[in-house]
Amino acid sequence: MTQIQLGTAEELPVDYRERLEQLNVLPAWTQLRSVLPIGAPSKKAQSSLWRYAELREQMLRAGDLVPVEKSERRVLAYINPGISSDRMSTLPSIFFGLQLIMPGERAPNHKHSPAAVRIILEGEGAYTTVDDEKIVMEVGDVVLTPPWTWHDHGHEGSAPVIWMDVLDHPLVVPYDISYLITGDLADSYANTVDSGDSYYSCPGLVPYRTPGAPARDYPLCRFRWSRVRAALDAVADTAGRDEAVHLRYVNPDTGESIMKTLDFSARALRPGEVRRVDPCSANRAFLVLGGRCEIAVNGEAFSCDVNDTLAVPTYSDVELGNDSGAACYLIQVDDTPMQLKLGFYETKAA
Ligand code: 1HN
Repeated sequence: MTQIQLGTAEELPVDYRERLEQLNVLPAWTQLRSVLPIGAPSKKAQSSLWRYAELREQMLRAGDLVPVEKSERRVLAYINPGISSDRMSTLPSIFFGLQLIMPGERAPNHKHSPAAVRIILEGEGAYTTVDDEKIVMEVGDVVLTPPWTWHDHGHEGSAPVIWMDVLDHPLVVPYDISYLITGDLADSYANTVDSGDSYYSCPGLVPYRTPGAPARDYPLCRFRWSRVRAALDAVADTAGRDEAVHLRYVNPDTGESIMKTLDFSARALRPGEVRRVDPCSANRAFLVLGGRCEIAVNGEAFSCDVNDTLAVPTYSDVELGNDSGAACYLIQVDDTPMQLKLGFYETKAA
């Protein structure tokens, strides 16, 4: 294999370098390896674990310190220690953040270019809206807010509600297309029954549409945990020990990922189960929805408890293990849809 010894900036006359700089050009050969290192990418993101038990306390404190009027969204952003905090990123393409809403609060109506998904971690009585649909959220539910849909949040229960927000703004911001439009809060919503819930209540059946009519991008926005968990348990009971219990959240009309950029899937790890996940180019994160597990990333062990989140950088060797006596449930979030569409995705045999 030929290895070229690239020239350096220092080898060039100072006046030449200065003139290039004035003209807003750069001798690319002096910095080629920083954008294209040989053999493997240089990675900024680090494997990183956010423990809910520690964060919950600080999240509730934010409820005392900051009224919703002053925060728009009361969110604690999970910042990857390897990525500059002004990018507000958990992984280069994925944002995770905890959001708190207190009883009686309304978080204002807005819409924006990034897509969001909420995964409810604790409490009941809170809802989010997607355009004029009011969606009540229960623990473990995955609720989608597609790009440019109006959404506000409210809470009609009696105890704090905390959920995880997953957004793709780290992918949107670098293109200078990330922004928000504010709207007014409605007194009531045209649709208070989650339409997807009835239309998609039987697996394999979808609403009848005019033949040839284009499929909708976001026909279903709420994926109930009670149903997902029952499906995982059913697979866990029937699948062989060598098979992964792993189900994808999809657009039920097309089978495509629920976000255009990010994929969401649910896993169960049976007691004693160990599962290797082959290294690939995807950025991945795991959120524990129930039970406990051990996750090894490139040999580094992380003990994960309920509602903990682990961010896993690209090309990592991952082993998921459950050495407890009860099932463990995980939500996996990764950027494979974006990478597949753009032709970047690859797997590496371990
Ligand atoms: C946002 O708009 C929401 O609408 C939540 O609930 C979290 C994090 C960063 C930027 C915008 C929401 C967010 C966010």
